[in-house]
Amino acid sequence: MAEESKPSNRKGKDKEKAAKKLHRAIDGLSNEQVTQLLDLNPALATELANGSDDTPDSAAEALRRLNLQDIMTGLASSGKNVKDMGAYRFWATQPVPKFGEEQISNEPFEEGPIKIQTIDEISKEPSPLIDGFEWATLDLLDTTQLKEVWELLNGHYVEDDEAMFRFNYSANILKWAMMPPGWKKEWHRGVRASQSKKLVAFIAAIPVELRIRDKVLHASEVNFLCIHKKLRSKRLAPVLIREITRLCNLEGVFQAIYTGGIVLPKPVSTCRYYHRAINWQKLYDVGFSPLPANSKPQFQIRKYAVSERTSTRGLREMQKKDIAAVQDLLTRYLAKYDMAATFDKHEVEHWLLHNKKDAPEEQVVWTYVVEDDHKKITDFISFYCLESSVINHPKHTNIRAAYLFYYATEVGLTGPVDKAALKIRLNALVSDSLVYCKQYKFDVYNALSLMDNGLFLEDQKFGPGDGQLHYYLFNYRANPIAGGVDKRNRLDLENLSGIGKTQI
Ligand code: MYA
Repeated sequence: MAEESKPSNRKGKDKEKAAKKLHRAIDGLSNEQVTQLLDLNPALATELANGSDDTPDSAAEALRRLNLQDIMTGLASSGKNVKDMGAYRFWATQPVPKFGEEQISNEPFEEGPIKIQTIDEISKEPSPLIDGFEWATLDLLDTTQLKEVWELLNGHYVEDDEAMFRFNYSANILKWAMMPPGWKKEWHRGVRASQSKKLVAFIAAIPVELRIRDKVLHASEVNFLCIHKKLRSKRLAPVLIREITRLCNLEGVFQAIYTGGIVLPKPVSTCRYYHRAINWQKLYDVGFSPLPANSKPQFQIRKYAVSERTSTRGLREMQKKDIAAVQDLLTRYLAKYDMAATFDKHEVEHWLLHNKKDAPEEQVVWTYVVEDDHKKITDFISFYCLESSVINHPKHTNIRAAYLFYYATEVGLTGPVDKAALKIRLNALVSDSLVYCKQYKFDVYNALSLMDNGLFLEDQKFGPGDGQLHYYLFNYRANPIAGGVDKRNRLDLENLSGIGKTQI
């Protein structure tokens, strides 16, 4: 899943307030140290600024809950998310690596499953739910049931820290994200109120062949965990997670990948969100983008202007005939990352080829290929559309966001990697994709610090966000994977990310 993120340091005043609280909480911190701490932990800054309790003790308490090392690595994305291992009542019982079980030496360890089970050991029946609720399998081919899932997510799914924006996955993107080749109806699991039959909770999984370094796992990808706001904090999430685990296990799947904005035991990698304004004025109006001190709206608008035309020779929309070439190029490109999915031709078609049967306003994914003079596909780049609702705004109801998806280029694939040449090529591709984003009326272009994104994010005027995306593996112990940011949560250009897996 994606995490709602906005440009960090949006509000100067908030930051000032947070800085004051930090100063009061920890004696002797210099201004520079306070600024550094807040830069590292944008969400902590938000929490300190928004906290209604203004006593120095409450800020100090928020800080004490954080492990200093986690603060310094930016892992402590938000005070409210960080707990001692013992406080993870549910996760402490699951086959996931624990905080504190640090490596004895710095040598990499042997990677592999944490718990070995067979299908025979798995219960054929779900655990009972509390009175008044029942399990339901959702048939997303049925438009009524698809709409029910859409409605639940539309009202109750992920929001940013300040509850200004909430993801609004369209029915079409839900179908795209939850029904790739090999999808299973049983893995679209919900909870209904027994009397009204209203859908009040949901969780989904899809199959994925996930390579982690040299091993390929027959795994699932879990997403769209959502509980109606009125049923929160009742320990229903662990029940849903156990149920999807059971359903995956019954299909012989014992490992999973999932992502989230909150800190759980224990991320295998952490990436940071970056945002590139396209319609700066609208982003400013809705409170997404700040007006930096010493700037004026017209300067910002000029800064984020996008050219009308693309510049890469041979760039065109991907067509059905390109599937094999794109699959081949993508497979070779993803081989450089520590973690990536493997894609067959059907998956490439599903994830990358725009389905022409969709109405233009329902388009989910845009993919452009570069065809050279010998009709060879040398590059491609793709992005998908995910809108966010603007909560309680008098003028605007939504933000249309494009998310950078997969890309690949022949540059640097054969022979020694020429980072400079790769940087130039990726900048050209991303700059051209930005032209299309503008043409298709996107307000903002979002990307993570994964893949080789560090090579172009700053050049293409993507700014750091306050959101982080933690990658987790279920029942698999793996050595850490670089997330593309350094210990201070800034782009790490020396050590690019090892993550080659994007999440919807
Ligand atoms: S990430 C998107 C998550 N969804 C949202 O953020 C939407 C808005 N929020 C909600 O709907 C609720 O707040 C949710 C929690 C449902 C998130 N991932 O029921 P509770 C733990 C994992 O009282 P609620 C996505 O979809 C929490 O630490 N665990 O809480 C990927 C605590 O456990 P512990 C989470 O707030 C999902 C317990 O739940 C998350 O009412 C991957 C509290 O339960 C979270 N995002 O509901 C799921 N949030 O005591 C894991 C809270 O230990 C899949 N918790 O701290 C694992 C692989 C399974 C398959 C395996 C196959 C082999």
